[in-house]
Amino acid sequence: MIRTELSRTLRRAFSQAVVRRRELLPTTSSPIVTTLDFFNSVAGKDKQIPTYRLLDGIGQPLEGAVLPEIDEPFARRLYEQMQLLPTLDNVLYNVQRQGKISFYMTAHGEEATIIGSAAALENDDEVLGQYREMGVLLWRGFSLDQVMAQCFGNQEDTSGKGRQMPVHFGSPEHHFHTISSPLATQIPQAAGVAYALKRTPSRKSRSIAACYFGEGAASEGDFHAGLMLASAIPSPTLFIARNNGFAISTPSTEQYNGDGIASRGPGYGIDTVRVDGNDILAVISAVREARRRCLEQGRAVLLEAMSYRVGHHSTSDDSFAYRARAEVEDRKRIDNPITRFRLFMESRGWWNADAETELKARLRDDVMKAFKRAEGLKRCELGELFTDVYGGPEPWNIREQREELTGLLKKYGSIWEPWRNELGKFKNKGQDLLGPK
Ligand SMILES: Cc1ncc(C[n+]2csc(CCOP(=O)(O)OP(=O)(O)O)c2C)c(N)n1
Ligand SMILES: [Mg+2]
Repeated sequence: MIRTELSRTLRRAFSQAVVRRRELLPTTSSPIVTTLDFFNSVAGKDKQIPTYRLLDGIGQPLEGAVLPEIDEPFARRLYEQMQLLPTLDNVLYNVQRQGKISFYMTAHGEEATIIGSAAALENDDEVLGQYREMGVLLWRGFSLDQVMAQCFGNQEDTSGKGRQMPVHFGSPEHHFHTISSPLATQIPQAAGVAYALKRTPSRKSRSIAACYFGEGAASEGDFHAGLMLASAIPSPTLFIARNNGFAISTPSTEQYNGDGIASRGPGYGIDTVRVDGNDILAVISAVREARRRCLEQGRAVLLEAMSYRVGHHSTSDDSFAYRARAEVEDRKRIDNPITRFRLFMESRGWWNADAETELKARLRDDVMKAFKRAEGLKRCELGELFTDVYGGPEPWNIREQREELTGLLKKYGSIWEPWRNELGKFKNKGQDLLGPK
């Protein structure tokens, strides 16, 4: 009898302890369930994350859409900057084909994502790009001469004194960190830059770091390292994933099994949104709100912009080897971000055929003028190849390389024609290394 009473008391005490401990699981406060349920979607069972869109395919506001506040001059500026991208891209693509520059990458199809996001950021937000984001620099006032100087690697190249591949822009003045070729390196760097902003009194709660990358780059370990860093050590980092459907020849359908890139944000406790990257007004609204959240919470936000890479990956690629020409032509026609916005502007009475003709002619003139000017400029002095590679005094390895080149130039520079021609392209024809004759 006493034993039964004791065991009942113990059982009661034990179950009460279990009830109390239920909220006190050592590693989670998640609710307890008795149904065994696996899940594989962040938007509810078998659902896909929705895409935020404001304008339909012909530039008309969707029912219930709240458009961002834009007036006519601002809309015109957006449109002009969007049109500038293909104008520059077409010229520089052909210039590369003529062998006048070594490489080029276009932004065809992603104009709304790039210009819309640039317009929604503040001009002194730090930008860490991948390589298709030249439009952000142009929006901030980087000139056509500066674009040409970088691509030609001439003596006016402030991005890297002609020592980088074309499109590897950088400009401290425009808060645009220099592009580097190895994919995804900018992602953890951005989390670090944003953390530094948070710790700098004059920038705290005022500036964010905006980090652009392709959906392909998001397959790199650095993507996870970057999001993890921004998650665990909170910082105002805006991750902008440009999902354009391809990583060179690999379609996004073969790159991941999850719901795009957006599905990964909640895994890191990061506010996330997916947006129609071909709808410039949706991009502006989403980036403005994302930026506001970054600053208000001092935390990262992930934005996935859905688009389509209309151009080849780069001048080193022929995309018709792995996708049908008709597919590209269809996308260009059905969902052209520039046309969508032009139709919106026309319906407001802000644009017409004459304005279009005038703009296209003016942009082409401006670009051709800058191209011709850049073509006539010399490269930096040859010795610049070895300057400011490291801080402090020149290390032995740089000195050795400079001396080796100088020795070779002395031997072959004037007698071997390819070298003689090449030397002629540099300011002072390499004399800064050779010294007086
Ligand atoms: C670490 C690394 N791996 C591979 C490459 C070669 N590479 C250059 S661009 C690219 C595709 C990137 O695709 P995505 O990130 O989707 O950007 P998109 O070109 O579509 O804008 C690859 C594989 C590289 N530059 N760096
Ligand atoms: Mg891509």
